[in-house]
Amino acid sequence: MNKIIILTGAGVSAESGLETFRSEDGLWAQHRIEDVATPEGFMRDPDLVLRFYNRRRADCAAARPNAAHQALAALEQAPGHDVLLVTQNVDDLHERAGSQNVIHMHGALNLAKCHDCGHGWPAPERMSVSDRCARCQARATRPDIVWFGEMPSQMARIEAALQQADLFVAIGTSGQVWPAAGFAQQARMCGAATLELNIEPTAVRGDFRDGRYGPAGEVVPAWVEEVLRR
Ligand code: BV8
Repeated sequence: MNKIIILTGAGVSAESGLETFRSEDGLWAQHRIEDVATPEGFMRDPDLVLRFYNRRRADCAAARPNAAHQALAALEQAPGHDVLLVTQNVDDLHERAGSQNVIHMHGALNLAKCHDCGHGWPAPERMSVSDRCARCQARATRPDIVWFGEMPSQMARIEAALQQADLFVAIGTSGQVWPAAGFAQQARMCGAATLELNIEPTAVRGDFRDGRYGPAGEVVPAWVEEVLRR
């Protein structure tokens, strides 16, 4: 059984019309990270943060999975391949393309949780500061998103999978955010082959044995077709 771990970032959803973070006009050019993607920013101005995620939730609902999402879902269904898809993305385009074995290590736009009691529920289209927790009624609801300084989700499961992987593939990520940025080296130390699929070589290209470059909507289906032909 060929064990493949795939790590995706914002670049895999770019051709679906969702903004990436670190391009010139990207999300981090429009908003200060410390204002909209940290717990401190949320405590300072929860309304600003909820509006930031409401807009991204609306953009996500209007987006459609692209050929890269669809190819990754097809790979997961193919016999002989054990595929774990770890995404840094908070959109649900992988699931809407049919992927099932998905870990959202930075959380998900379509989930909400209570800052006080930790209860979680499906996020409404628009979250507001006056929303109450569905369980403890506290006015402490937040998007179930992993902000900077918070522990990414399911790290033990990811680390265990990296040790067993035959192949680690990073798709559409600049490799700037830890601990995801360290996954390629971890996998390689455990004997996995490593492949970067991106529109252009990233600053962490040296962490990978192989690299293929071009829009994810072209490069990912071509790579999946090759794997399925083997
Ligand atoms: C933690 C919220 C510890 C959700 C995000 C070690 C060293 C240095 C710093 C740190 C370190 N350890 C921890 C840190 C701090 C920090 C960090 O990494 N800072 C960096 C910036 C220096 N990390 C953390 O705080 C993490 N937490 O480590 O906690 C801990 C330990 C114990 C107990 C408690 C805590 C938490 C990180 C998660 C932060 N949340 N987002 C949201 O709003 O979306 S991060 C944010 O960046 C998104 O999640 C995003 O997914 C992620 C990564 O960005 P990318 O996806 O790579 O997007 P980017 O725009 O950068 O790149 C896009 C790529 O696509 C480019 O390469 C581009 O060329 C390519 N592309 C574009 N178009 C296409 C394309 N490719 C193909 N086709 C195309 N069409």
